[in-house]
Amino acid sequence: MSGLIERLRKGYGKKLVSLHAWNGWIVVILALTGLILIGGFWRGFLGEGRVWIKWAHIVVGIASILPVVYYLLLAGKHWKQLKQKPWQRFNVLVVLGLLLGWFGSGVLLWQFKAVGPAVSNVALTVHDLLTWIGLPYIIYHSITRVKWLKEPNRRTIKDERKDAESASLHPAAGSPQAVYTRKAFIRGAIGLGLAVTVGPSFLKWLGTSLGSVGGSQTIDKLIENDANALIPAPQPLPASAPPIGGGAIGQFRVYTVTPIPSFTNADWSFKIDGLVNQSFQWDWEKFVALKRTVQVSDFHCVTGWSVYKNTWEGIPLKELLKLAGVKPGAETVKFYSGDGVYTDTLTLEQADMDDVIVAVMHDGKPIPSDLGGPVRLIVPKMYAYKSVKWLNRIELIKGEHVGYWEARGYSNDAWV
Ligand SMILES: Nc1nc2c(c(=O)[nH]1)N[C@H]1C(S)=C(S)[C@@H](COP(=O)(O)O)O[C@H]1N2
Ligand SMILES: [Mo]
Repeated sequence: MSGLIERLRKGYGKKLVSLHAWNGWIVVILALTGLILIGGFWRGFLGEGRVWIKWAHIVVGIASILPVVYYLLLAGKHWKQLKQKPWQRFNVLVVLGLLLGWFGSGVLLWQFKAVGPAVSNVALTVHDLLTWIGLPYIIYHSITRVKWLKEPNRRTIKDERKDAESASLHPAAGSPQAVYTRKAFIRGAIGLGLAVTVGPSFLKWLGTSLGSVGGSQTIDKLIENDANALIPAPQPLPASAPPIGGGAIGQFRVYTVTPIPSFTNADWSFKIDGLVNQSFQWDWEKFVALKRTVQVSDFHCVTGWSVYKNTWEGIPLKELLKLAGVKPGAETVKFYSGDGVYTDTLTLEQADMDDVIVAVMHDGKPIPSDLGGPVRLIVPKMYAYKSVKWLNRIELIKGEHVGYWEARGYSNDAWV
């Protein structure tokens, strides 16, 4: 071991410089791919590309541990060098903490199936939190370390050869005091700029993500902004109001691959057709008159977040299938969204699970348009990409159909 470290330390300065550069590029790639992955804007836009970006993010993320380990082997010497530089030591610790935290939470997110939704939920929050803090920090760090902002003798990582070079290229010009003031000003301006641009979104994220225990409050806001106008409003069953689940815990992230559609009585209908004995098409008045039941279940998105103890009220899928009568040749239940794009499927056997529900209400209130109302599918035992929003048609088909996300790389096996 010590022999190895001896060998690693040969050309130490140069190694540290290139390590720093490598690490910088890795962080840039991870930041770009990561931001694309969480950016709602890119979701519908990228389609299959999103799955590739996700894999790139995971692979580069795993690789990001290599420069960290390499650095840790050299760290003893670097640490001693920074003896008189507490801020630089602080910076090293922050960056190491960020990289290790991102790596650890990232591995848990990558292995979400193995660790389960409770752990991956925390991992996602940690991953996000580190990004909110770390990315502005690193951007600030990189901008303020650009050569012309930095006196060579204050650089953390030294390549002696280059220092000699730059010292001879830039002999002290002007009054050092003036230069220092200007640099401090520019640094301050950069910091302020970052705070102003990133701050508000950060606070918003903090509010929704960490304050997720008060989730119902923010759902209320979505209900207020409900773009649907369907009359009459469904009246909750006693089990829904107050919700027997006690109110959902957690925060839905509004996901959609299209602009959010909205409906009125004139343009909304619900169909069940295909290989059935009798097909149906209900308008809203008839549909809200169908018998509903209430169930409590957890909701897990495959990207790592969950909402617990949702009280859903709706029509069990089972009952709709019974009503229409499934013909012998049927093999797959295909679900269509009123967004005109999204589809998904269940096998007949899966569709027969008692808790699969065509939901109309959540916690005793109509489901708002953002969350897939007036009617969405809920498949509690599977990841939520099966839970088609704005559900308006169920078709019984022979053979298989590949759903929206399944066509883009998600597993057809969506069991939580
Ligand atoms: N029509 C439609 N349904 C959809 C999606 C979508 O993009 N469009 N996203 C799915 C995914 S991946 C998840 S996690 C949930 C998110 O539900 P929410 O937006 O109500 O939180 O809806 C699922 N159903
Ligand atoms: Mo999802």
